[in-house]
Amino acid sequence: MRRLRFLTMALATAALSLPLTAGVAGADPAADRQSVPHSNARLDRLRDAAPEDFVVGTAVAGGGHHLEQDYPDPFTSDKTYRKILGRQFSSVSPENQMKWEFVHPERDRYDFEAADAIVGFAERHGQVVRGHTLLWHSQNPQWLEQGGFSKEELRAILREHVTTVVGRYAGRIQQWDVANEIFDDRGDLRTQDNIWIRELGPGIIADAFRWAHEADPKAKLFFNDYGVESVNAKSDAYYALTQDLIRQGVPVHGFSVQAHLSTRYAFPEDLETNLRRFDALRLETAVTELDVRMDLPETGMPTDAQQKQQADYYQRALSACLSVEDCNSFTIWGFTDKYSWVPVFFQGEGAATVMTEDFGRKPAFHALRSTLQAARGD
Ligand code: 9MR
Repeated sequence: MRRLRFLTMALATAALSLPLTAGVAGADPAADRQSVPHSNARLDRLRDAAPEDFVVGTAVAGGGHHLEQDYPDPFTSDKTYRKILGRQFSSVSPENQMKWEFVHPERDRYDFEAADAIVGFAERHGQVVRGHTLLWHSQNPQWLEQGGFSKEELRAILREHVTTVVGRYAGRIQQWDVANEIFDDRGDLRTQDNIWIRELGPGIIADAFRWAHEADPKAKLFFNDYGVESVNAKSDAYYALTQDLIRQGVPVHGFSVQAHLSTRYAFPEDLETNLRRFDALRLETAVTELDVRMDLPETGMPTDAQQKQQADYYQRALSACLSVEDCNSFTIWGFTDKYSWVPVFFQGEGAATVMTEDFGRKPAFHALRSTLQAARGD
């Protein structure tokens, strides 16, 4: 199957030229709301177009920045959103709903309602789940960050959290982002803003992997970060750390690149090369949070040229993953601009996902579908 993917890469690129002629105006709004008229329509879905051993995922919108927007919770309230979520994807990642501040709002209280709903939805729709995340410097509750705990208490708190959260979903989560964004851009460990590393030292990272593995021996355990798409100081730091941990027998199974890309910058040409060096360590690799933001013109509508460039970035990120033997999980960070985090965090930028706000498919969507289909060899 994988060999087929290499052979068909050229085909995928060729297939791109066709859908790229459609701009936003030509997008096919609400295609997913209609019933499927004939058997070929199966391949209309990203999840069905993909090679058999390859999952295509999305973040499940909710929590985080959504709480400050003037719409209700997307996952539970938006029927069209849910329909597309179930229909198009074979993997889901809770965007915020498994983070500390969400599932562990008080020291002695967990709240699994939203996370349970996502895992249940995934099971009903034949989807796998990426758990996100266990050890991070961000989105931790106040009670933890400001609690003034001793080192012994902090260690016990982390152990209990990992054991409880991972244990709850044991056997139901395909991949866990155990450690998220532990290095800064220079490749130095976050010894100040990451409470765990600051208070307990770098050895706590290995412990988190060990505890997660004990709680769910089947889940694949990952390091996950942004800005590590290329071979650079930060990804070098992961390369050295994962080698070291593997040597020590720590259960580390994967390295993933978030891939929050921008058309302001060139596409990371060496993404495939970078993934390959982790693959050579016998680690799984994954693309976990792909989106491609752009500077919006005054109209707020991307130009055809911008759409085309964006589709090209999506296609190249997917092709890089497809080309690497154990890169089997490819996730976009939301599928509709309606709920994207990008405009909230980057003023003047947006349109970063593969569907418009009213779920019209952009050239980037078609690029993903045709690339998957070519890799599958249909
Ligand atoms: O998309 C998430 C957004 O809703 C939250 O407000 C934000 C808070 O930091 O986190 C976003 O998701 C991040 C992910 O968890 C880790 N990688 C970067 C993502 C985008 O910021």
